[in-house]
Amino acid sequence: MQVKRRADYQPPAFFITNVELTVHLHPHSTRVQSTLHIKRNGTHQHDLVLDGEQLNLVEITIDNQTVDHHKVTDTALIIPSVGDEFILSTVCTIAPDSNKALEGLYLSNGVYCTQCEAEGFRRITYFLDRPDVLATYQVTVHGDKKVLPTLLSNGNPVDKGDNDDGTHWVKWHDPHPKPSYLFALVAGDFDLLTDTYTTMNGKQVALELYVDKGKLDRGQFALDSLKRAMKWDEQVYGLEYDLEIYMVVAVDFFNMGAMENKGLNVFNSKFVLANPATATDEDFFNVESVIAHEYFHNWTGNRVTCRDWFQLSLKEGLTVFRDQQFSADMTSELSNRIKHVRVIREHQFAEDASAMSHPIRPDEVIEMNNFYTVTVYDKGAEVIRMLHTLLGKDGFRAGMDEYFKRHDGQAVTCDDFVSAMQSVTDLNLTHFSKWYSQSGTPEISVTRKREGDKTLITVSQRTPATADQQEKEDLFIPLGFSCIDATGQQYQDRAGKVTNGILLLDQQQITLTYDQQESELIPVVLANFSAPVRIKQSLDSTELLAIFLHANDDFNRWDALQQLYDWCISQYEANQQVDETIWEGLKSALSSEKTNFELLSECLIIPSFETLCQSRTNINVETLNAAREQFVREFAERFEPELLAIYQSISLADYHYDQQDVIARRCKNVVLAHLGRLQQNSELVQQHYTQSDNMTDTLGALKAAQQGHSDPFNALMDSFGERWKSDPLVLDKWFSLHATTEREDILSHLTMLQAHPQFSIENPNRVRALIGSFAFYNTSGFHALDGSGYEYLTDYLINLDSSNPQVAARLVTPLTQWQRFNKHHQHKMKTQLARLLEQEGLSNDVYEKVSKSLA
Ligand code: HT7
Ligand code: ZN
Repeated sequence: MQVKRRADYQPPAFFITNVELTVHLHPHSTRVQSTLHIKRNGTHQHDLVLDGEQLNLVEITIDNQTVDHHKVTDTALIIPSVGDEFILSTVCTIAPDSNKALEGLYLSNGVYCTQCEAEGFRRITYFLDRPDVLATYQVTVHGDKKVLPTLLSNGNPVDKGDNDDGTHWVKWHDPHPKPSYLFALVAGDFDLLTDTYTTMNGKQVALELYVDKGKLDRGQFALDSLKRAMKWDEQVYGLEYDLEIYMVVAVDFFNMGAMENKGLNVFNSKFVLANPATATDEDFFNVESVIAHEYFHNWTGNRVTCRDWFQLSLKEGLTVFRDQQFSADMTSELSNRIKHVRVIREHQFAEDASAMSHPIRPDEVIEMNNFYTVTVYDKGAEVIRMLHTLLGKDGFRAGMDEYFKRHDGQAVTCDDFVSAMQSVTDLNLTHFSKWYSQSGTPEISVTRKREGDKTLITVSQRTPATADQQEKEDLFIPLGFSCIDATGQQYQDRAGKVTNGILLLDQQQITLTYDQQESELIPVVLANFSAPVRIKQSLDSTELLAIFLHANDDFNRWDALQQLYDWCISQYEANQQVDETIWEGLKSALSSEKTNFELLSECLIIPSFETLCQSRTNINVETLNAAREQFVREFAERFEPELLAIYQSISLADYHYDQQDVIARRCKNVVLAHLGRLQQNSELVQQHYTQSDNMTDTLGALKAAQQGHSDPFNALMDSFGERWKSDPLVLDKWFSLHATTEREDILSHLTMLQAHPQFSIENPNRVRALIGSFAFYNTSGFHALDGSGYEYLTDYLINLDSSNPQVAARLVTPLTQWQRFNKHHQHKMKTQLARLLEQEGLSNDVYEKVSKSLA
């Protein structure tokens, strides 16, 4: 396996400035004719080495002369002694119908579709398949007119025609130089939804949304979301769209969420198709945010792209931050922030603590597909958010303007981005930029000491060693900070080191001095989750409740309750009781917010098993899971009257996806999930299901029933399964519910579900819904003491890896995070990882993660 290192970057030996492709589509013999205008970069005498995989080279000429001194390997086409500037023409054939990895050009469900990021273009034709080679493209696509009436590629359509043999063709021209990873081609028979958008400078853009036949009624929301995103990017960043047409295609077979190909976004249909009957509020939210994310890439990613793949966070961290800003503006600040924090705490902190730990700008990679991670994306977005906090809204916008002014049309680095930001601020960002190169989760300790007439609060940082880096340095951390007493009175430190609610922790430790108060001061740390760090602070239950009741920042208030829940669960783990006074405190805290449905729903969600794992080591899965169950059950029993009252206080008219209703509906369903644990409420759950006029409530009822007894749950699941048996996207919710249900026979149940007519190992959505949900979220089944859950996943991955390594490598993650569990589980997990590693023909994708995990 070849390890690639960031430090080894070399500029390309040649540039390709213009690309002409003519593609004749055929299921097992697609012909790709390519004409490349190539120029030597500098005065060296190196061979021309083009990337290419799984290609059948049929013809090759340079400046119309046959070439016969070239060499073809498994991964390259090597041509010695080329001139300084020349036209290389090749003809290759490829087999889209046998491409189950869904990288390059593939044919699934009658649709031809490409996925070229990160290194898929080399499976279409020989090329310098790296992001710093930018070319303009002219692409002519030929295909059977009846079967493939729609033929799409990037840019603007410039010509079309019919051939004599029943095929037709369309020619596309993309005037914006782009890297090969942004190339796209789609062909099929779709229904089309159209609209137009007039940009801030009065330019008319045609909007086209292509969906499976018969699915038009599920496309309008995505199209409307696109228009909202286009407007928002103009208003907030002054960024305007730059082609005459913007196309979005929804496909059923897709490895990830969506892809920002220039002018032709390809989407997993899960993130396009939505109507109230088939999609939950969460689905609607995701459609809007993914549509926006891909649209925002047009500037942050396409117009300014990455120099090399180590710089991935340049476009992904920044674009995630921008889509988070957009979603907060379209919906609400608090619930969005909490959602992101859950992702960071449950998944990114776990990644940092595993063998896959890496900085947001990784230093070493075997398989690039493995680095589309929560660290690069979500921690990357947190790093951008910290810059936004440090520079302020206007400063950040000025920095963005400067970034585009300097780098429009270029392939650049994270350092280039920071340098543009540096040019608009007096803050020295050199120290800050350590966030790009250092992996791991910083721990912030907060201690208090009374001394004479003052209280000293010391805030210190330490980043524990990670698998990839032993030595750590202190970071520059903007830490949301305030101080209150038990009555909620706010205090300022004597030296004014906390300004505008932020303490700049730019060294190992800072001590704040406060005037001595009668009651103990309570530090309130990390307002709005101002940095991706863990806080280590011992606060008792009274202090946590005081923060909930009095802190200014709603994130801090929510977080205080989460900590209190965590502490209660740890009492049960240790076979201790939770004091009556704490239950009383919780009751009055929650009732103080009983009409604030947004905060209330977040506060009624008990930390997940995954989140609880973050504050523990040497985890005994059974004990922790049982303790959590005990707490959740007691919570439901004790608060049943209050929960019922909230449930009954929320009544909604016909379904609308609007903010007020979404918040109220969410609260009602969160409450129902608690009530569903108690047998006496099974009729209420049933009623919720029967009366539902939308997927959010239907699913809410199923989830509530899942918490209770199996008979009513099974009955509802049967009804749902029958109702949606021909709709795979909706059925994924059902697969996922089955996979996360606690039952003795879960493994045979999973096997039975794989035989369902709608299940296919070739469809990543199905695999994620069934096998992914089991491995990530079925705690008792996956972590069964005898190791059978681990073995089941491993058997499945061995099979999946031979067809789709990218998805297999994603699903191996829960096994690779063995470090946090006790010796018994560690041993069983490592046994299965070792079994995986022994497999002949294991992909680079799975090999990289498993071998690191066992190193
Ligand atoms: N830039 C894209 C990342 C991506 C991807 C998408 C679909 C299939 C395979 C993929 N590999 C990488 C998606 C994004 O972040 O917008
Ligand atoms: Zn992205």
